[in-house]
Amino acid sequence: MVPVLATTVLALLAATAAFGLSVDEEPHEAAACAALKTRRGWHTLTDAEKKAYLDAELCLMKTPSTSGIRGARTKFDDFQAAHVLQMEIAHFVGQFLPFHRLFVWAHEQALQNSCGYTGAQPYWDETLDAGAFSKSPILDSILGFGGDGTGPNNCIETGPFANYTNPLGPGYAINDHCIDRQISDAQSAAASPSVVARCMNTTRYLDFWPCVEGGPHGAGHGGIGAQMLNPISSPGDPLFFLHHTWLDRIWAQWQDGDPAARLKDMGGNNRQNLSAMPTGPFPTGGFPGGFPWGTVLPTATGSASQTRTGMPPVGTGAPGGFNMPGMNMTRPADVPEPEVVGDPGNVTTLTHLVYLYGLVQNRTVGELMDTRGFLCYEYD
Ligand SMILES: *[C@@H]1O[C@H](CO)[C@@H](O)[C@H](O)[C@H]1NC(C)=O
Ligand SMILES: *[C@@H]1O[C@H](CO)[C@@H](O)[C@H](O)[C@H]1NC(C)=O
Ligand SMILES: *[C@@H]1O[C@H](CO)[C@@H](O)[C@H](O)[C@H]1NC(C)=O
Ligand SMILES: *[C@@H]1O[C@H](CO)[C@@H](O)[C@H](O)[C@H]1NC(C)=O
Ligand SMILES: *[C@@H]1O[C@H](CO)[C@@H](O)[C@H](O)[C@H]1NC(C)=O
Ligand SMILES: *[C@@H]1O[C@H](CO)[C@@H](O)[C@H](O)[C@H]1NC(C)=O
Ligand SMILES: [Cu+2]
Repeated sequence: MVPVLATTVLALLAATAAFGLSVDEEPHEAAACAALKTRRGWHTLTDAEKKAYLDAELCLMKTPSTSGIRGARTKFDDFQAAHVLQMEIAHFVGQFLPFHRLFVWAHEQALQNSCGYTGAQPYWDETLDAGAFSKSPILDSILGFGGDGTGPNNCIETGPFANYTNPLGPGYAINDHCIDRQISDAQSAAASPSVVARCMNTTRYLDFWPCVEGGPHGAGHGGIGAQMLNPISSPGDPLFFLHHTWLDRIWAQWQDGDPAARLKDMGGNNRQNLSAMPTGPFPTGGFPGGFPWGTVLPTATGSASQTRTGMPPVGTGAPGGFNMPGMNMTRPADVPEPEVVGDPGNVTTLTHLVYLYGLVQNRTVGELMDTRGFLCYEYD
Protein backbone atom coordinates (compact mmCIF):
# COMPACT_ATOMS: atom_id res chain seq x y z
CA MET A 1 0.00 0.00 0.00
CA VAL A 2 2.88 2.38 0.70
CA PRO A 3 3.93 2.97 -2.92
CA VAL A 4 0.30 3.55 -3.90
CA LEU A 5 -0.12 6.02 -1.07
CA ALA A 6 3.09 7.81 -1.98
CA THR A 7 1.97 8.10 -5.60
CA THR A 8 -1.39 9.35 -4.48
CA VAL A 9 0.16 11.97 -2.24
CA LEU A 10 2.32 13.18 -5.11
CA ALA A 11 -0.72 13.30 -7.35
CA LEU A 12 -2.56 15.20 -4.65
CA LEU A 13 0.24 17.73 -4.36
CA ALA A 14 0.27 18.12 -8.12
CA ALA A 15 -3.48 18.50 -8.24
CA THR A 16 -3.36 20.97 -5.37
CA ALA A 17 -0.83 23.10 -7.18
CA ALA A 18 -2.68 22.90 -10.46
CA PHE A 19 -6.24 23.41 -9.32
CA GLY A 20 -5.93 24.99 -5.90
CA LEU A 21 -7.69 22.12 -4.15
CA SER A 22 -7.69 22.28 -0.41
CA VAL A 23 -5.11 19.99 1.15
CA ASP A 24 -7.51 18.32 3.57
CA GLU A 25 -9.28 16.44 0.80
CA GLU A 26 -9.26 12.67 0.98
CA PRO A 27 -6.07 11.68 -0.89
CA HIS A 28 -7.65 8.78 -2.77
CA GLU A 29 -10.33 11.07 -4.11
CA ALA A 30 -8.20 14.02 -5.01
CA ALA A 31 -5.81 12.14 -7.27
CA ALA A 32 -6.07 13.49 -10.78
CA CYS A 33 -7.82 11.39 -13.38
CA ALA A 34 -4.85 9.79 -15.11
CA ALA A 35 -6.72 7.08 -17.00
CA LEU A 36 -10.47 6.82 -17.43
CA LYS A 37 -11.96 3.55 -16.31
CA THR A 38 -14.44 2.01 -18.72
CA ARG A 39 -17.62 0.72 -17.16
CA ARG A 40 -18.97 -2.27 -19.07
CA GLY A 41 -22.17 -4.25 -19.16
CA TRP A 42 -22.51 -7.33 -16.94
CA HIS A 43 -23.47 -9.46 -19.92
CA THR A 44 -20.10 -8.74 -21.56
CA LEU A 45 -17.87 -9.47 -18.56
CA THR A 46 -15.72 -12.60 -18.50
CA ASP A 47 -16.39 -15.18 -15.83
CA ALA A 48 -13.29 -13.99 -13.97
CA GLU A 49 -14.48 -10.38 -14.10
CA LYS A 50 -17.91 -11.35 -12.80
CA LYS A 51 -16.35 -13.33 -9.97
CA ALA A 52 -14.05 -10.45 -9.04
CA TYR A 53 -17.01 -8.09 -8.74
CA LEU A 54 -19.13 -10.55 -6.72
CA ASP A 55 -16.19 -11.30 -4.44
CA ALA A 56 -15.56 -7.61 -3.82
CA GLU A 57 -19.22 -7.07 -2.93
CA LEU A 58 -19.07 -10.03 -0.55
CA CYS A 59 -15.97 -8.48 0.97
CA LEU A 60 -17.88 -5.22 1.63
CA MET A 61 -20.57 -7.32 3.29
CA LYS A 62 -17.94 -8.79 5.63
CA THR A 63 -16.17 -5.51 6.41
CA PRO A 64 -17.46 -3.71 9.49
CA SER A 65 -18.97 -0.29 8.97
CA THR A 66 -16.99 2.64 10.24
CA SER A 67 -19.39 5.31 9.03
CA GLY A 68 -21.70 5.50 12.02
CA ILE A 69 -24.67 5.96 9.70
CA ARG A 70 -27.94 4.86 11.29
CA GLY A 71 -28.42 1.09 11.20
CA ALA A 72 -25.30 0.16 9.19
CA ARG A 73 -23.35 -2.90 10.33
CA THR A 74 -21.08 -3.42 7.31
CA LYS A 75 -19.57 -1.29 4.58
CA PHE A 76 -22.18 -2.73 2.25
CA ASP A 77 -24.88 -1.45 4.60
CA ASP A 78 -23.31 2.03 4.67
CA PHE A 79 -24.66 2.77 1.23
CA GLN A 80 -28.13 1.51 1.98
CA ALA A 81 -28.12 3.49 5.23
CA ALA A 82 -27.09 6.71 3.48
CA HIS A 83 -29.78 6.13 0.85
CA VAL A 84 -32.41 5.72 3.57
CA LEU A 85 -31.50 9.12 5.01
CA GLN A 86 -31.42 10.85 1.62
CA MET A 87 -34.35 9.19 -0.08
CA GLU A 88 -36.72 12.11 0.44
CA ILE A 89 -34.48 14.53 -1.42
CA ALA A 90 -33.00 12.09 -3.95
CA HIS A 91 -36.07 10.86 -5.85
CA PHE A 92 -38.64 12.80 -7.85
CA VAL A 93 -36.33 15.75 -7.56
CA GLY A 94 -33.81 17.38 -9.87
CA GLN A 95 -30.79 15.76 -8.23
CA PHE A 96 -32.13 12.25 -8.88
CA LEU A 97 -29.50 11.53 -11.54
CA PRO A 98 -26.48 13.37 -10.06
CA PHE A 99 -27.21 12.00 -6.58
CA HIS A 100 -27.21 8.42 -7.86
CA ARG A 101 -24.14 9.12 -9.99
CA LEU A 102 -22.18 10.00 -6.83
CA PHE A 103 -23.85 7.19 -4.92
CA VAL A 104 -22.78 4.36 -7.26
CA TRP A 105 -19.36 5.96 -7.61
CA ALA A 106 -18.94 5.99 -3.83
CA HIS A 107 -19.79 2.29 -3.77
CA GLU A 108 -17.30 1.64 -6.58
CA GLN A 109 -14.65 3.51 -4.57
CA ALA A 110 -15.38 1.32 -1.56
CA LEU A 111 -15.03 -1.85 -3.63
CA GLN A 112 -11.68 -0.58 -4.84
CA ASN A 113 -10.31 0.98 -1.66
CA SER A 114 -11.63 -1.44 0.96
CA CYS A 115 -11.78 -4.67 -1.03
CA GLY A 116 -9.02 -4.49 -3.62
CA TYR A 117 -11.36 -4.51 -6.61
CA THR A 118 -9.48 -3.37 -9.70
CA GLY A 119 -12.30 -3.37 -12.24
CA ALA A 120 -14.85 -0.66 -12.94
CA GLN A 121 -18.41 -0.69 -11.70
CA PRO A 122 -20.40 -2.82 -14.17
CA TYR A 123 -23.90 -1.93 -15.30
CA TRP A 124 -26.89 -4.13 -16.08
CA ASP A 125 -28.09 -3.41 -19.61
CA GLU A 126 -31.69 -4.13 -18.80
CA THR A 127 -32.84 -3.64 -22.38
CA LEU A 128 -31.42 -7.14 -22.97
CA ASP A 129 -33.74 -8.62 -20.34
CA ALA A 130 -36.77 -6.33 -20.53
CA GLY A 131 -40.00 -8.26 -20.04
CA ALA A 132 -38.05 -11.36 -19.00
CA PHE A 133 -36.01 -10.44 -15.94
CA SER A 134 -36.61 -13.89 -14.47
CA LYS A 135 -34.50 -15.43 -17.24
CA SER A 136 -31.63 -12.94 -17.00
CA PRO A 137 -28.11 -14.38 -16.74
CA ILE A 138 -27.44 -11.73 -14.09
CA LEU A 139 -29.49 -13.92 -11.73
CA ASP A 140 -27.14 -16.87 -12.16
CA SER A 141 -26.54 -18.73 -8.92
CA ILE A 142 -22.77 -18.99 -9.39
CA LEU A 143 -21.64 -16.15 -11.64
CA GLY A 144 -24.50 -13.85 -10.79
CA PHE A 145 -26.59 -12.34 -8.02
CA GLY A 146 -28.80 -15.37 -7.33
CA GLY A 147 -32.40 -15.77 -8.32
CA ASP A 148 -35.90 -14.87 -7.25
CA GLY A 149 -37.06 -14.89 -3.67
CA THR A 150 -38.82 -17.95 -2.31
CA GLY A 151 -40.80 -18.86 0.78
CA PRO A 152 -43.01 -16.66 2.94
CA ASN A 153 -40.42 -13.88 3.19
CA ASN A 154 -39.30 -13.95 -0.45
CA CYS A 155 -35.72 -14.64 0.63
CA ILE A 156 -33.16 -15.30 -2.09
CA GLU A 157 -31.79 -18.78 -1.50
CA THR A 158 -29.31 -19.07 -4.33
CA GLY A 159 -26.19 -17.18 -5.27
CA PRO A 160 -23.38 -15.59 -3.29
CA PHE A 161 -25.63 -13.27 -1.27
CA ALA A 162 -28.12 -15.90 -0.13
CA ASN A 163 -27.15 -15.82 3.52
CA TYR A 164 -26.56 -12.13 4.01
CA THR A 165 -28.31 -10.64 7.00
CA ASN A 166 -29.50 -7.23 5.93
CA PRO A 167 -30.10 -4.96 8.93
CA LEU A 168 -32.05 -2.22 7.18
CA GLY A 169 -35.49 -2.00 5.67
CA PRO A 170 -38.09 -2.31 4.57
CA GLY A 171 -38.20 1.44 4.32
CA TYR A 172 -36.99 3.19 7.45
CA ALA A 173 -37.12 0.03 9.60
CA ILE A 174 -34.01 -1.28 11.32
CA ASN A 175 -34.65 -4.95 11.32
CA ASP A 176 -32.56 -8.03 10.42
CA HIS A 177 -33.83 -9.93 7.41
CA CYS A 178 -32.69 -11.71 4.28
CA ILE A 179 -32.16 -10.12 0.88
CA ASP A 180 -35.57 -10.56 -0.69
CA ARG A 181 -36.91 -10.42 -4.24
CA GLN A 182 -40.24 -10.80 -5.97
CA ILE A 183 -39.48 -10.73 -9.65
CA SER A 184 -42.10 -9.40 -12.03
CA ASP A 185 -41.42 -9.89 -15.71
CA ALA A 186 -44.37 -7.62 -16.47
CA GLN A 187 -42.93 -4.76 -14.43
CA SER A 188 -39.58 -5.19 -16.16
CA ALA A 189 -41.08 -4.44 -19.58
CA ALA A 190 -40.47 -0.68 -19.29
CA ALA A 191 -36.73 -1.38 -19.53
CA SER A 192 -37.32 -1.93 -23.22
CA PRO A 193 -35.21 -0.29 -25.93
CA SER A 194 -38.25 1.67 -27.12
CA VAL A 195 -38.77 3.30 -23.72
CA VAL A 196 -35.08 4.13 -23.47
CA ALA A 197 -35.18 5.54 -27.01
CA ARG A 198 -38.06 7.77 -26.00
CA CYS A 199 -36.03 9.20 -23.14
CA MET A 200 -32.96 9.62 -25.34
CA ASN A 201 -35.12 11.57 -27.77
CA THR A 202 -35.64 14.41 -25.32
CA THR A 203 -33.54 17.55 -25.48
CA ARG A 204 -34.01 19.08 -22.03
CA TYR A 205 -33.01 17.64 -18.64
CA LEU A 206 -36.49 18.56 -17.44
CA ASP A 207 -37.92 16.07 -19.93
CA PHE A 208 -35.10 13.53 -19.80
CA TRP A 209 -34.86 13.01 -16.04
CA PRO A 210 -38.55 12.27 -15.35
CA CYS A 211 -38.65 10.00 -18.39
CA VAL A 212 -35.74 7.96 -17.02
CA GLU A 213 -37.00 7.98 -13.46
CA GLY A 214 -40.53 6.97 -14.39
CA GLY A 215 -39.57 4.49 -17.11
CA PRO A 216 -36.35 2.44 -17.06
CA HIS A 217 -35.71 3.30 -13.40
CA GLY A 218 -39.11 2.03 -12.35
CA ALA A 219 -38.72 -1.04 -14.54
CA GLY A 220 -35.60 -2.23 -12.72
CA HIS A 221 -37.01 -1.63 -9.26
CA GLY A 222 -40.42 -3.08 -10.06
CA GLY A 223 -38.99 -5.95 -12.09
CA ILE A 224 -36.83 -7.22 -9.21
CA GLY A 225 -39.37 -6.33 -6.53
CA ALA A 226 -39.43 -6.66 -2.73
CA GLN A 227 -36.54 -4.66 -1.22
CA MET A 228 -35.52 -3.40 -4.69
CA LEU A 229 -38.98 -1.90 -5.05
CA ASN A 230 -38.71 -0.02 -1.78
CA PRO A 231 -37.69 3.53 -2.68
CA ILE A 232 -35.97 4.00 0.67
CA SER A 233 -34.08 0.77 1.35
CA SER A 234 -33.58 -0.58 -2.19
CA PRO A 235 -29.74 -0.56 -2.07
CA GLY A 236 -30.03 -3.56 0.27
CA ASP A 237 -30.11 -5.66 -2.92
CA PRO A 238 -26.68 -5.59 -4.57
CA LEU A 239 -28.42 -5.49 -7.97
CA PHE A 240 -29.29 -1.88 -7.12
CA PHE A 241 -25.81 -0.72 -8.07
CA LEU A 242 -25.87 -2.38 -11.51
CA HIS A 243 -29.34 -1.01 -12.12
CA HIS A 244 -28.42 2.55 -11.24
CA THR A 245 -25.15 2.34 -13.14
CA TRP A 246 -27.20 1.48 -16.22
CA LEU A 247 -29.36 4.57 -15.64
CA ASP A 248 -26.19 6.61 -15.18
CA ARG A 249 -24.97 5.30 -18.53
CA ILE A 250 -28.22 6.34 -20.18
CA TRP A 251 -27.70 9.83 -18.75
CA ALA A 252 -24.03 9.93 -19.84
CA GLN A 253 -24.99 8.83 -23.36
CA TRP A 254 -27.71 11.45 -23.49
CA GLN A 255 -25.16 14.06 -22.34
CA ASP A 256 -22.75 12.90 -25.04
CA GLY A 257 -25.47 13.63 -27.62
CA ASP A 258 -24.94 17.38 -27.08
CA PRO A 259 -22.18 17.94 -24.55
CA ALA A 260 -22.09 21.71 -24.91
CA ALA A 261 -25.66 22.01 -23.67
CA ARG A 262 -26.20 18.88 -21.62
CA LEU A 263 -23.11 18.93 -19.41
CA LYS A 264 -24.65 22.04 -17.87
CA ASP A 265 -28.35 21.26 -18.12
CA MET A 266 -29.92 20.82 -14.67
CA GLY A 267 -33.22 21.74 -13.10
CA GLY A 268 -36.23 20.45 -11.23
CA ASN A 269 -37.66 20.73 -7.76
CA ASN A 270 -35.40 20.19 -4.72
CA ARG A 271 -38.08 18.59 -2.61
CA GLN A 272 -40.63 16.06 -3.66
CA ASN A 273 -43.75 17.73 -4.87
CA LEU A 274 -45.56 15.67 -7.42
CA SER A 275 -47.77 18.63 -8.27
CA ALA A 276 -44.67 20.53 -9.31
CA MET A 277 -43.05 17.72 -11.30
CA PRO A 278 -42.29 18.85 -14.81
CA THR A 279 -44.46 17.39 -17.49
CA GLY A 280 -42.73 15.18 -19.99
CA PRO A 281 -43.03 12.07 -22.09
CA PHE A 282 -43.27 9.73 -19.14
CA PRO A 283 -43.48 6.15 -20.27
CA THR A 284 -46.00 3.95 -18.57
CA GLY A 285 -45.22 0.94 -16.46
CA GLY A 286 -42.19 0.14 -14.38
CA PHE A 287 -43.97 0.24 -11.06
CA PRO A 288 -47.31 -1.19 -10.05
CA GLY A 289 -49.93 0.87 -11.80
CA GLY A 290 -47.23 3.06 -13.30
CA PHE A 291 -45.03 4.93 -10.90
CA PRO A 292 -45.93 7.33 -9.53
CA TRP A 293 -47.85 9.25 -12.10
CA GLY A 294 -50.56 6.75 -12.87
CA THR A 295 -51.02 4.82 -16.03
CA VAL A 296 -51.68 7.47 -18.64
CA LEU A 297 -48.85 9.67 -19.79
CA PRO A 298 -48.00 8.82 -23.33
CA THR A 299 -47.99 12.11 -25.20
CA ALA A 300 -44.87 12.51 -27.30
CA THR A 301 -44.00 15.99 -26.16
CA GLY A 302 -45.46 15.87 -22.70
CA SER A 303 -48.40 17.95 -21.71
CA ALA A 304 -50.13 19.35 -18.71
CA SER A 305 -53.12 17.16 -19.43
CA GLN A 306 -51.39 14.07 -18.11
CA THR A 307 -53.41 12.29 -15.46
CA ARG A 308 -52.01 11.24 -12.15
CA THR A 309 -54.70 8.79 -11.23
CA GLY A 310 -53.62 5.97 -8.99
CA MET A 311 -51.02 8.10 -7.27
CA PRO A 312 -50.40 6.71 -3.81
CA PRO A 313 -51.33 8.78 -0.78
CA VAL A 314 -48.99 11.47 0.39
CA GLY A 315 -46.66 10.26 3.13
CA THR A 316 -45.93 12.24 6.24
CA GLY A 317 -42.23 11.63 5.63
CA ALA A 318 -42.42 13.19 2.20
CA PRO A 319 -44.34 16.44 2.15
CA GLY A 320 -46.11 16.68 -1.16
CA GLY A 321 -44.31 13.49 -2.10
CA PHE A 322 -45.34 9.93 -2.51
CA ASN A 323 -45.89 6.93 -0.33
CA MET A 324 -46.51 3.29 -1.02
CA PRO A 325 -48.53 1.15 1.33
CA GLY A 326 -46.72 -1.49 3.39
CA MET A 327 -43.26 -0.17 2.67
CA ASN A 328 -42.53 1.67 5.90
CA MET A 329 -42.12 4.95 4.10
CA THR A 330 -43.12 7.23 6.93
CA ARG A 331 -39.99 8.83 8.30
CA PRO A 332 -39.68 8.04 12.01
CA ALA A 333 -38.97 10.74 14.57
CA ASP A 334 -35.32 9.68 15.00
CA VAL A 335 -34.54 10.34 11.34
CA PRO A 336 -33.94 14.02 10.65
CA GLU A 337 -35.46 15.62 7.61
CA PRO A 338 -32.60 15.80 5.11
CA GLU A 339 -31.25 19.25 4.41
CA VAL A 340 -31.26 20.78 0.96
CA VAL A 341 -28.06 22.79 0.57
CA GLY A 342 -26.47 25.00 -2.02
CA ASP A 343 -29.16 26.41 -4.31
CA PRO A 344 -30.32 30.01 -4.39
CA GLY A 345 -33.99 28.92 -4.40
CA ASN A 346 -36.11 25.79 -4.55
CA VAL A 347 -34.87 24.70 -7.95
CA THR A 348 -31.92 22.34 -8.41
CA THR A 349 -28.90 24.11 -9.88
CA LEU A 350 -25.25 23.30 -10.52
CA THR A 351 -24.35 24.62 -7.06
CA HIS A 352 -26.67 22.14 -5.32
CA LEU A 353 -24.71 20.05 -2.80
CA VAL A 354 -24.78 16.25 -2.97
CA TYR A 355 -23.68 14.62 0.28
CA LEU A 356 -23.33 11.08 1.59
CA TYR A 357 -22.55 11.50 5.28
CA GLY A 358 -18.80 11.23 4.81
CA LEU A 359 -18.74 8.08 2.63
CA VAL A 360 -17.10 10.32 0.07
CA GLN A 361 -16.59 14.04 0.16
CA ASN A 362 -19.42 16.43 -0.60
CA ARG A 363 -19.77 17.44 -4.24
CA THR A 364 -21.82 19.95 -6.13
CA VAL A 365 -24.10 18.86 -8.94
CA GLY A 366 -21.81 20.88 -11.23
CA GLU A 367 -18.89 18.62 -10.33
CA LEU A 368 -20.98 15.55 -11.09
CA MET A 369 -22.14 16.52 -14.54
CA ASP A 370 -19.14 15.11 -16.39
CA THR A 371 -18.09 11.51 -15.69
CA ARG A 372 -14.70 12.27 -17.21
CA GLY A 373 -13.69 14.73 -14.49
CA PHE A 374 -12.72 13.61 -10.98
CA LEU A 375 -15.17 10.70 -11.31
CA CYS A 376 -12.82 9.43 -14.00
CA TYR A 377 -14.89 6.91 -15.90
CA GLU A 378 -16.74 6.51 -19.13
CA TYR A 379 -19.02 3.87 -20.62
CA ASP A 380 -18.47 1.39 -23.38
C1 LIG B 1 -26.05 -20.45 2.99
O1 LIG B 1 -26.35 -21.25 4.10
C2 LIG B 1 -26.70 -22.58 3.75
C3 LIG B 1 -27.15 -23.29 5.01
O2 LIG B 1 -26.20 -23.11 6.01
C4 LIG B 1 -25.52 -23.24 3.07
O3 LIG B 1 -25.87 -24.55 2.66
C5 LIG B 1 -25.11 -22.43 1.84
O4 LIG B 1 -23.95 -22.95 1.27
C6 LIG B 1 -24.88 -20.99 2.19
N1 LIG B 1 -24.69 -20.20 0.97
C7 LIG B 1 -23.75 -19.28 0.84
C8 LIG B 1 -23.68 -18.58 -0.48
O5 LIG B 1 -22.99 -18.98 1.73
C1 LIG C 1 -42.03 -1.24 9.67
O1 LIG C 1 -41.03 -1.04 10.62
C2 LIG C 1 -41.27 -1.58 11.90
C3 LIG C 1 -40.11 -1.25 12.78
O2 LIG C 1 -39.80 0.10 12.70
C4 LIG C 1 -41.50 -3.08 11.80
O3 LIG C 1 -41.86 -3.58 13.06
C5 LIG C 1 -42.59 -3.38 10.80
O4 LIG C 1 -42.71 -4.75 10.61
C6 LIG C 1 -42.30 -2.71 9.48
N1 LIG C 1 -43.37 -2.87 8.56
C7 LIG C 1 -43.28 -3.64 7.49
C8 LIG C 1 -44.46 -3.64 6.57
O5 LIG C 1 -42.30 -4.30 7.24
C1 LIG D 1 -38.51 11.60 -31.29
O1 LIG D 1 -39.12 12.87 -31.36
C2 LIG D 1 -39.60 13.20 -32.64
C3 LIG D 1 -40.09 14.64 -32.63
O2 LIG D 1 -40.59 15.01 -31.38
C4 LIG D 1 -40.71 12.21 -33.01
O3 LIG D 1 -41.17 12.48 -34.31
C5 LIG D 1 -40.14 10.79 -32.95
O4 LIG D 1 -41.17 9.86 -33.19
C6 LIG D 1 -39.53 10.53 -31.60
N1 LIG D 1 -38.86 9.23 -31.57
C7 LIG D 1 -38.99 8.41 -30.54
C8 LIG D 1 -38.20 7.14 -30.61
O5 LIG D 1 -39.66 8.68 -29.56
C1 LIG E 1 -46.22 21.95 -4.93
O1 LIG E 1 -46.31 22.49 -6.21
C2 LIG E 1 -47.53 23.14 -6.44
C3 LIG E 1 -47.58 23.53 -7.92
O2 LIG E 1 -46.46 24.28 -8.26
C4 LIG E 1 -47.66 24.31 -5.49
O3 LIG E 1 -48.90 24.96 -5.70
C5 LIG E 1 -47.56 23.81 -4.07
O4 LIG E 1 -47.54 24.91 -3.19
C6 LIG E 1 -46.30 23.03 -3.88
N1 LIG E 1 -46.27 22.45 -2.55
C7 LIG E 1 -45.21 22.55 -1.73
C8 LIG E 1 -45.32 21.87 -0.41
O5 LIG E 1 -44.18 23.13 -2.07
C1 LIG F 1 -39.56 27.16 -1.40
O1 LIG F 1 -40.56 26.23 -1.04
C2 LIG F 1 -41.15 26.50 0.24
C3 LIG F 1 -42.17 25.42 0.51
O2 LIG F 1 -41.55 24.16 0.46
C4 LIG F 1 -41.80 27.87 0.21
O3 LIG F 1 -42.28 28.15 1.50
C5 LIG F 1 -40.81 28.92 -0.20
O4 LIG F 1 -41.46 30.14 -0.36
C6 LIG F 1 -40.14 28.54 -1.51
N1 LIG F 1 -39.09 29.48 -1.81
C7 LIG F 1 -38.95 30.03 -3.02
C8 LIG F 1 -37.81 30.98 -3.17
O5 LIG F 1 -39.71 29.79 -3.93
C1 LIG G 1 -21.24 17.96 3.75
O1 LIG G 1 -22.52 18.51 3.67
C2 LIG G 1 -23.35 18.26 4.80
C3 LIG G 1 -24.74 18.81 4.50
O2 LIG G 1 -24.65 20.18 4.33
C4 LIG G 1 -22.73 18.89 6.03
O3 LIG G 1 -23.51 18.58 7.16
C5 LIG G 1 -21.33 18.34 6.21
O4 LIG G 1 -20.70 19.00 7.28
C6 LIG G 1 -20.51 18.54 4.94
N1 LIG G 1 -19.22 17.91 5.11
C7 LIG G 1 -18.09 18.52 4.88
C8 LIG G 1 -16.84 17.75 5.12
O5 LIG G 1 -18.06 19.67 4.50
CU1 LIG H 1 -32.26 5.83 -5.05
